[in-house]
Amino acid sequence: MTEADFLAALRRLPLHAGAHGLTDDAAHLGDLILTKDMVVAGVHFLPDDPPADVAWKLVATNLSDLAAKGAVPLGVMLGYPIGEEAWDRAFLAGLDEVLRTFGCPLLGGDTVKLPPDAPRILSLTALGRSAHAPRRDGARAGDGLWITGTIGDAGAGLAIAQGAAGPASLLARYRRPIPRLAEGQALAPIVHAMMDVSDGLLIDARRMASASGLAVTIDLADVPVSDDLKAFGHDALTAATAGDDYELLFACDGEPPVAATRIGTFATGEGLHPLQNGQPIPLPDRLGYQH
Ligand code: TPP
Repeated sequence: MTEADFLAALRRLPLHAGAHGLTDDAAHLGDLILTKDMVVAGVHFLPDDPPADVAWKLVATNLSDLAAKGAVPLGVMLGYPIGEEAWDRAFLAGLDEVLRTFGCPLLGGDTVKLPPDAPRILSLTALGRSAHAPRRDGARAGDGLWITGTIGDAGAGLAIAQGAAGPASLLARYRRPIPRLAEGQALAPIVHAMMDVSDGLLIDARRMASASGLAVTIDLADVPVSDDLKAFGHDALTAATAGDDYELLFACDGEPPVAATRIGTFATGEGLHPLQNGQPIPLPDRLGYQH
């Protein structure tokens, strides 16, 4: 079964109104926001990534979904496969560090015992509270498309984790993303749509435009990339399709109240229309990470 077929089947099951037809990253129950992510060794992290970093990334990527809702984290529930003693201990140390860093306590969870050769699969459910949770489908024609931070660093970080030569700063952006919680909270009341970038800037921007029933342009010359990434040799297109960024992508009119870069504009119509210095360029074959 494809993911699309599975989701279509799920949509025929009894759905809560706050599930928004399973079109968003999080469910809304009044001002409570719920989100869940699973991570799999070999897919989301490398089997030899440090266990403390796996813990960090598991929590940080879920908190990033809360950030996209402007939520204050209330707590997380962990699904964890108990295995090797040393791995488990190092994981617990990383979990302690990330939960303290973001002021987010553990609410509970469940553990299982893994068969010896099973791949590690971990899951986390995060709960937060937001009075003005934006969705990804509210962009309006004429809105600017904006992004926080820089894009593409984590993609280079993955290459470095796999053996390429490069700076620790890029590796850290792959292994220890920082959820944009404060930015999300400041943006939520004023944006028309917001989501975090996990699969890649271009594919996620197209999803926001499509959910909003609009077209969007992105000028690759405006995509913010770090000096480290330029020195590493990745161009803006590579950065905009790499994924794992966990920056906030949002639609608003006027200037946002946080540091961010305007990279495009929403208009009537449909689809993603990439530009380079204002000139249309062909749509790349690959817009982001594909499972
Ligand atoms: N290979 C490894 C070992 N690690 C990675 N992080 C990637 C490839 C790249 N990658 C894997 S999943 C993913 C990316 C960019 C997208 C995010 O994962 P997903 O499960 O789609 O998260 P969601 O969008 O549901 O939050």
